[in-house]
Amino acid sequence: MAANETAEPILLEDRRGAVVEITLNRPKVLNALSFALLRALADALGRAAADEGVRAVILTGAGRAFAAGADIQELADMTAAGFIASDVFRAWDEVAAFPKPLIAAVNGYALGGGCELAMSCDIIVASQEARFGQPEIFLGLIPGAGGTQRLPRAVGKYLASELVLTGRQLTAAEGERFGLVNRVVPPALVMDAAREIADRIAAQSPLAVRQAKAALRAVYETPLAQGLELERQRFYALFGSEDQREGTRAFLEKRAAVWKGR
Ligand code: DAK
Repeated sequence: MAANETAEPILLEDRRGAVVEITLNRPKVLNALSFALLRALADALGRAAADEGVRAVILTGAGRAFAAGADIQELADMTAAGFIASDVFRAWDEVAAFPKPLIAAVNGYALGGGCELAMSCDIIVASQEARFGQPEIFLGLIPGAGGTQRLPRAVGKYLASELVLTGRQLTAAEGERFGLVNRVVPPALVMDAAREIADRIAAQSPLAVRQAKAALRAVYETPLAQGLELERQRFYALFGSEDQREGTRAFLEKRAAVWKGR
Protein backbone atom coordinates (compact mmCIF):
# COMPACT_ATOMS: atom_id res chain seq x y z
CA MET A 1 0.00 0.00 0.00
CA ALA A 2 1.38 3.43 -0.93
CA ALA A 3 2.24 5.79 1.92
CA ASN A 4 -0.63 8.10 1.07
CA GLU A 5 -3.15 5.25 0.91
CA THR A 6 -5.59 4.58 3.75
CA ALA A 7 -7.41 1.35 4.53
CA GLU A 8 -10.28 2.56 2.30
CA PRO A 9 -10.81 0.46 -0.83
CA ILE A 10 -9.32 2.14 -3.90
CA LEU A 11 -12.42 1.34 -5.92
CA LEU A 12 -16.02 1.57 -4.74
CA GLU A 13 -18.87 -0.30 -6.41
CA ASP A 14 -22.51 0.38 -5.86
CA ARG A 15 -25.52 -1.20 -7.54
CA ARG A 16 -28.60 0.92 -8.25
CA GLY A 17 -31.19 -1.26 -10.03
CA ALA A 18 -29.74 -2.18 -13.41
CA VAL A 19 -26.91 0.35 -13.13
CA VAL A 20 -23.55 -0.17 -11.47
CA GLU A 21 -21.78 2.91 -10.15
CA ILE A 22 -18.02 2.68 -9.86
CA THR A 23 -16.01 5.31 -7.98
CA LEU A 24 -12.24 5.72 -8.30
CA ASN A 25 -11.30 6.23 -4.68
CA ARG A 26 -7.80 7.61 -4.15
CA PRO A 27 -8.86 11.19 -3.50
CA LYS A 28 -5.63 12.20 -1.71
CA VAL A 29 -3.72 11.74 -4.97
CA LEU A 30 -6.59 12.93 -7.16
CA ASN A 31 -7.47 9.34 -8.07
CA ALA A 32 -4.14 8.77 -9.81
CA LEU A 33 -4.53 5.59 -11.82
CA SER A 34 -2.13 3.20 -10.15
CA PHE A 35 -1.71 -0.18 -11.76
CA ALA A 36 -3.72 -1.68 -8.87
CA LEU A 37 -6.55 0.80 -9.40
CA LEU A 38 -6.73 0.10 -13.10
CA ARG A 39 -6.70 -3.64 -12.45
CA ALA A 40 -9.53 -3.23 -9.92
CA LEU A 41 -11.49 -1.17 -12.44
CA ALA A 42 -11.02 -3.72 -15.22
CA ASP A 43 -12.08 -6.51 -12.84
CA ALA A 44 -15.20 -4.59 -11.75
CA LEU A 45 -16.14 -4.02 -15.37
CA GLY A 46 -15.57 -7.71 -16.07
CA ARG A 47 -18.11 -8.54 -13.36
CA ALA A 48 -20.56 -5.98 -14.74
CA ALA A 49 -20.16 -7.42 -18.23
CA ALA A 50 -20.87 -10.94 -17.00
CA ASP A 51 -23.94 -9.95 -14.97
CA GLU A 52 -27.02 -10.04 -17.21
CA GLY A 53 -28.90 -7.72 -14.89
CA VAL A 54 -26.44 -4.87 -15.42
CA ARG A 55 -27.46 -2.59 -18.29
CA ALA A 56 -25.08 0.34 -17.87
CA VAL A 57 -22.18 1.49 -15.72
CA ILE A 58 -21.36 4.96 -14.41
CA LEU A 59 -17.75 5.77 -13.66
CA THR A 60 -16.80 8.68 -11.43
CA GLY A 61 -14.10 9.84 -9.00
CA ALA A 62 -14.10 10.61 -5.28
CA GLY A 63 -13.15 14.10 -4.20
CA ARG A 64 -12.07 16.86 -6.56
CA ALA A 65 -10.86 14.74 -9.47
CA PHE A 66 -12.19 12.18 -11.88
CA ALA A 67 -8.57 11.05 -12.30
CA ALA A 68 -5.40 13.14 -12.62
CA GLY A 69 -3.72 10.55 -14.83
CA ALA A 70 -1.44 7.61 -14.34
CA ASP A 71 0.24 7.46 -10.95
CA ILE A 72 3.39 9.50 -11.55
CA GLN A 73 5.01 7.88 -8.52
CA GLU A 74 4.75 4.51 -10.25
CA LEU A 75 5.69 5.86 -13.66
CA ALA A 76 8.90 7.28 -12.20
CA ASP A 77 10.14 3.77 -11.45
CA MET A 78 9.15 2.15 -14.74
CA THR A 79 11.38 1.13 -17.62
CA ALA A 80 10.41 0.26 -21.19
CA ALA A 81 11.35 -3.37 -20.55
CA GLY A 82 9.31 -3.31 -17.33
CA PHE A 83 6.20 -2.13 -19.18
CA ILE A 84 6.53 -4.82 -21.83
CA ALA A 85 7.34 -7.63 -19.43
CA SER A 86 4.59 -6.89 -16.91
CA ASP A 87 1.90 -6.11 -19.50
CA VAL A 88 0.43 -3.75 -16.89
CA PHE A 89 -1.53 -1.84 -19.46
CA ARG A 90 -3.69 -4.78 -20.53
CA ALA A 91 -6.28 -3.39 -18.11
CA TRP A 92 -6.68 -0.36 -20.39
CA ASP A 93 -7.65 -2.63 -23.28
CA GLU A 94 -10.16 -4.42 -21.06
CA VAL A 95 -11.78 -1.11 -20.10
CA ALA A 96 -11.98 -0.02 -23.74
CA ALA A 97 -13.53 -3.39 -24.70
CA PHE A 98 -16.31 -3.22 -22.10
CA PRO A 99 -19.40 -4.17 -24.12
CA LYS A 100 -22.09 -2.30 -22.18
CA PRO A 101 -22.68 1.45 -22.05
CA LEU A 102 -20.12 3.22 -19.87
CA ILE A 103 -20.89 6.74 -18.74
CA ALA A 104 -18.18 9.00 -17.33
CA ALA A 105 -19.44 11.35 -14.62
CA VAL A 106 -16.48 13.73 -14.61
CA ASN A 107 -16.56 15.60 -11.33
CA GLY A 108 -13.18 17.38 -11.55
CA TYR A 109 -9.78 16.90 -13.17
CA ALA A 110 -9.66 14.42 -16.05
CA LEU A 111 -6.02 14.69 -17.05
CA GLY A 112 -3.63 12.41 -18.89
CA GLY A 113 -4.80 8.85 -18.34
CA GLY A 114 -7.88 10.33 -16.62
CA CYS A 115 -8.87 12.11 -19.81
CA GLU A 116 -8.10 8.95 -21.77
CA LEU A 117 -10.25 6.95 -19.38
CA ALA A 118 -13.16 9.37 -19.87
CA MET A 119 -12.67 9.08 -23.63
CA SER A 120 -12.88 5.29 -23.34
CA CYS A 121 -16.44 5.79 -22.11
CA ASP A 122 -19.45 6.16 -24.40
CA ILE A 123 -20.92 9.29 -22.87
CA ILE A 124 -19.26 12.05 -20.84
CA VAL A 125 -21.20 14.15 -18.34
CA ALA A 126 -19.12 16.87 -16.71
CA SER A 127 -19.31 19.18 -13.73
CA GLN A 128 -18.88 22.86 -14.54
CA GLU A 129 -15.62 22.57 -12.60
CA ALA A 130 -14.23 19.65 -14.61
CA ARG A 131 -11.00 20.12 -16.54
CA PHE A 132 -9.79 17.96 -19.41
CA GLY A 133 -6.28 17.74 -20.73
CA GLN A 134 -3.25 15.73 -21.77
CA PRO A 135 -0.42 17.22 -19.70
CA GLU A 136 2.07 14.38 -20.38
CA ILE A 137 4.26 16.83 -22.33
CA PHE A 138 5.17 18.46 -18.99
CA LEU A 139 6.64 15.10 -17.92
CA GLY A 140 8.61 14.65 -21.12
CA LEU A 141 6.05 12.08 -22.22
CA ILE A 142 3.20 11.68 -24.67
CA PRO A 143 -0.25 10.20 -24.02
CA GLY A 144 -0.07 6.41 -23.87
CA ALA A 145 -3.65 5.22 -23.51
CA GLY A 146 -5.20 6.61 -26.67
CA GLY A 147 -4.97 10.37 -26.13
CA THR A 148 -3.28 11.11 -29.45
CA GLN A 149 -5.89 9.00 -31.24
CA ARG A 150 -9.20 9.53 -29.44
CA LEU A 151 -8.82 13.24 -28.69
CA PRO A 152 -8.45 14.30 -32.37
CA ARG A 153 -11.42 12.12 -33.23
CA ALA A 154 -13.47 13.93 -30.57
CA VAL A 155 -12.37 17.55 -30.94
CA GLY A 156 -10.53 17.63 -34.27
CA LYS A 157 -6.85 17.61 -35.17
CA TYR A 158 -6.02 21.24 -34.46
CA LEU A 159 -7.41 21.60 -30.97
CA ALA A 160 -6.11 18.14 -30.05
CA SER A 161 -2.66 19.10 -31.30
CA GLU A 162 -2.72 22.23 -29.15
CA LEU A 163 -3.79 20.29 -26.07
CA VAL A 164 -1.25 17.48 -26.50
CA LEU A 165 1.65 19.75 -27.52
CA THR A 166 1.12 22.53 -24.97
CA GLY A 167 -0.58 20.66 -22.12
CA ARG A 168 -3.35 23.27 -21.96
CA GLN A 169 -6.47 22.21 -20.08
CA LEU A 170 -10.00 22.53 -21.48
CA THR A 171 -12.83 23.75 -19.30
CA ALA A 172 -15.99 21.65 -19.22
CA ALA A 173 -17.79 24.32 -21.26
CA GLU A 174 -15.07 24.17 -23.92
CA GLY A 175 -15.28 20.39 -23.85
CA GLU A 176 -19.00 20.61 -24.56
CA ARG A 177 -18.51 23.18 -27.32
CA PHE A 178 -15.86 21.07 -29.06
CA GLY A 179 -17.64 17.70 -28.82
CA LEU A 180 -15.79 16.03 -25.97
CA VAL A 181 -18.59 16.38 -23.42
CA ASN A 182 -22.27 15.49 -23.76
CA ARG A 183 -23.51 17.86 -21.10
CA VAL A 184 -22.24 20.18 -18.40
CA VAL A 185 -24.08 20.52 -15.10
CA PRO A 186 -23.47 22.11 -11.68
CA PRO A 187 -21.12 19.98 -9.52
CA ALA A 188 -23.90 18.66 -7.28
CA LEU A 189 -25.87 17.36 -10.25
CA VAL A 190 -23.21 15.34 -12.08
CA MET A 191 -24.32 11.96 -10.75
CA ASP A 192 -28.00 12.81 -11.26
CA ALA A 193 -27.32 13.69 -14.89
CA ALA A 194 -25.33 10.49 -15.43
CA ARG A 195 -28.04 8.43 -13.72
CA GLU A 196 -30.75 9.91 -15.87
CA ILE A 197 -28.87 8.87 -19.01
CA ALA A 198 -28.02 5.44 -17.58
CA ASP A 199 -31.66 4.82 -16.64
CA ARG A 200 -32.82 5.78 -20.12
CA ILE A 201 -30.38 3.31 -21.62
CA ALA A 202 -31.31 0.63 -19.06
CA ALA A 203 -34.94 0.90 -20.18
CA GLN A 204 -34.06 -0.20 -23.72
CA SER A 205 -33.58 -3.67 -25.13
CA PRO A 206 -30.19 -4.89 -23.88
CA LEU A 207 -29.63 -6.69 -27.17
CA ALA A 208 -30.18 -3.58 -29.25
CA VAL A 209 -28.05 -1.49 -26.87
CA ARG A 210 -25.17 -3.93 -27.16
CA GLN A 211 -25.34 -4.06 -30.94
CA ALA A 212 -25.55 -0.26 -31.12
CA LYS A 213 -22.47 0.20 -28.93
CA ALA A 214 -20.50 -2.31 -30.97
CA ALA A 215 -21.49 -0.60 -34.21
CA LEU A 216 -20.66 2.87 -32.82
CA ARG A 217 -17.28 1.70 -31.64
CA ALA A 218 -16.46 0.52 -35.15
CA VAL A 219 -16.56 4.13 -36.38
CA TYR A 220 -13.06 4.59 -35.07
CA GLU A 221 -11.71 1.31 -36.26
CA THR A 222 -13.02 0.76 -39.76
CA PRO A 223 -13.34 2.55 -43.12
CA LEU A 224 -16.89 3.76 -43.86
CA ALA A 225 -17.85 0.96 -46.28
CA GLN A 226 -16.78 -1.70 -43.80
CA GLY A 227 -18.52 0.13 -40.94
CA LEU A 228 -21.77 0.30 -42.90
CA GLU A 229 -21.55 -3.42 -43.60
CA LEU A 230 -20.93 -4.12 -39.91
CA GLU A 231 -23.93 -1.98 -38.94
CA ARG A 232 -26.07 -3.87 -41.46
CA GLN A 233 -25.01 -7.26 -40.07
CA ARG A 234 -25.82 -6.18 -36.52
CA PHE A 235 -29.14 -4.74 -37.70
CA TYR A 236 -30.07 -8.03 -39.42
CA ALA A 237 -29.01 -10.00 -36.33
CA LEU A 238 -31.58 -8.16 -34.20
CA PHE A 239 -34.35 -9.50 -36.46
CA GLY A 240 -33.70 -12.90 -34.94
CA SER A 241 -34.57 -11.58 -31.46
CA GLU A 242 -37.77 -11.54 -29.43
CA ASP A 243 -36.98 -8.01 -28.34
CA GLN A 244 -37.16 -6.73 -31.90
CA ARG A 245 -40.59 -8.31 -32.43
CA GLU A 246 -41.77 -7.05 -29.05
CA GLY A 247 -40.54 -3.52 -29.77
CA THR A 248 -42.31 -3.17 -33.06
CA ARG A 249 -45.49 -4.86 -31.76
CA ALA A 250 -45.58 -2.64 -28.67
CA PHE A 251 -45.34 0.46 -30.84
CA LEU A 252 -48.21 -0.68 -33.05
CA GLU A 253 -50.29 -1.66 -30.01
CA LYS A 254 -49.52 1.72 -28.37
CA ARG A 255 -48.05 0.23 -25.20
CA ALA A 256 -44.66 0.13 -23.52
CA ALA A 257 -42.36 -2.67 -24.65
CA VAL A 258 -41.35 -5.39 -22.20
CA TRP A 259 -37.75 -6.40 -22.95
CA LYS A 260 -36.54 -9.95 -22.37
CA GLY A 261 -32.99 -9.52 -23.61
CA ARG A 262 -33.30 -12.37 -26.12
N1 DAK B 1 0.10 10.81 -9.89
C1 DAK B 1 0.44 10.77 -8.59
N2 DAK B 1 0.08 11.70 -7.68
C2 DAK B 1 -0.67 12.75 -8.13
C3 DAK B 1 -1.05 12.86 -9.48
C4 DAK B 1 -0.64 11.82 -10.39
N3 DAK B 1 -0.99 11.80 -11.66
N4 DAK B 1 -1.77 14.01 -9.63
C5 DAK B 1 -1.83 14.57 -8.40
N5 DAK B 1 -1.16 13.82 -7.49
C6 DAK B 1 -1.00 14.09 -6.08
C7 DAK B 1 -0.06 15.23 -5.83
O1 DAK B 1 1.30 14.80 -5.86
C8 DAK B 1 -0.49 15.67 -4.44
O2 DAK B 1 0.02 14.77 -3.51
P1 DAK B 1 0.63 15.30 -2.09
O3 DAK B 1 1.68 16.29 -2.47
O4 DAK B 1 -0.55 15.94 -1.41
O5 DAK B 1 1.14 14.08 -1.43
C9 DAK B 1 -2.00 15.45 -4.48
O6 DAK B 1 -2.23 14.52 -5.54
C10 DAK B 1 -2.78 16.72 -4.78
O7 DAK B 1 -2.23 17.28 -5.95
P2 DAK B 1 -1.72 18.79 -6.03
O8 DAK B 1 -1.25 19.27 -4.71
O9 DAK B 1 -0.78 18.87 -7.18
O10 DAK B 1 -3.08 19.56 -6.38
P3 DAK B 1 -3.26 20.90 -7.21
O11 DAK B 1 -4.68 21.29 -7.05
O12 DAK B 1 -2.21 21.91 -6.84
O13 DAK B 1 -3.00 20.51 -8.74
C11 DAK B 1 -3.26 19.08 -10.70
C12 DAK B 1 -3.88 19.62 -9.36
C13 DAK B 1 -4.18 18.01 -11.24
C14 DAK B 1 -3.16 20.24 -11.71
C15 DAK B 1 -1.83 18.54 -10.37
O14 DAK B 1 -1.93 17.60 -9.29
C16 DAK B 1 -1.21 17.84 -11.55
O15 DAK B 1 -0.68 18.48 -12.46
N6 DAK B 1 -1.18 16.48 -11.51
C17 DAK B 1 -0.50 15.69 -12.48
C18 DAK B 1 -1.31 15.59 -13.72
C19 DAK B 1 -0.57 14.83 -14.81
O16 DAK B 1 0.57 15.16 -15.18
N7 DAK B 1 -1.19 13.75 -15.32
C20 DAK B 1 -0.60 12.98 -16.35
C21 DAK B 1 0.18 11.81 -15.75
S1 DAK B 1 0.92 10.81 -17.04
C22 DAK B 1 -0.35 4.25 -20.82
C23 DAK B 1 -1.56 4.55 -20.24
C24 DAK B 1 -1.71 5.72 -19.54
C25 DAK B 1 -0.66 6.59 -19.40
C26 DAK B 1 0.54 6.27 -19.97
C27 DAK B 1 0.69 5.11 -20.67
N8 DAK B 1 -0.20 3.04 -21.56
C28 DAK B 1 -1.35 2.16 -21.78
C29 DAK B 1 1.03 2.70 -22.23
C30 DAK B 1 -0.91 7.80 -18.68
C31 DAK B 1 0.02 8.71 -18.38
C32 DAK B 1 -0.36 9.83 -17.54
O17 DAK B 1 -1.48 10.04 -17.23
